[in-house]
Amino acid sequence: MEQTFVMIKPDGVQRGLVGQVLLRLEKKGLKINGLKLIKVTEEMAGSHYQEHQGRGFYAGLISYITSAPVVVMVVEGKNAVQEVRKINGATNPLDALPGTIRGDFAQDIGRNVVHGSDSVESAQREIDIYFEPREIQDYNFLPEQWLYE
Ligand code: DAT
Ligand code: MG
Repeated sequence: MEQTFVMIKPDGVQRGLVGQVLLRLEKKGLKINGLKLIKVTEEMAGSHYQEHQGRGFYAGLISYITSAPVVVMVVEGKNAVQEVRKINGATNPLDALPGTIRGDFAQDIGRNVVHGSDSVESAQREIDIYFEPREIQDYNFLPEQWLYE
């Protein structure tokens, strides 16, 4: 099984979309291994978005992501990284298809509601930024026998 890191960004929490995001992940059959509401520190944000350092939008991205609480998750499934990226939709909500979270709920690239890791390696790096090992549960997920052949 593959793990990915998901964040419901400050706009998602403030707009009351936590349930809507969780609903879509759960409906797909993804397993939640970790879940909490936190305030992202400057240090966490810098580490998470280090690849974007130096870009024009970087300062705005850091101040947005640290501006109010977010929900962070460790999500597991057969192809969890790709599945979550698909559920989230394109980075720019203008390109995100209806039926995706960003397509349905977002207007602006800088307020795009959710984050999902772009690879298994990024997922591991991001999980390590936001979670202690003891906060991640490895448990028997009963639907698995009906989700996977
Ligand atoms: P994604 O979140 O789909 O993985 P990314 O890693 O390229 O996208 O960028 C991270 C976040 O940075 C993205 O969710 C929103 C913001 N961002 C990216 N490109 C941007 C741009 N051109 N203008 C403003 N914000 C941008
Ligand atoms: Mg990214």
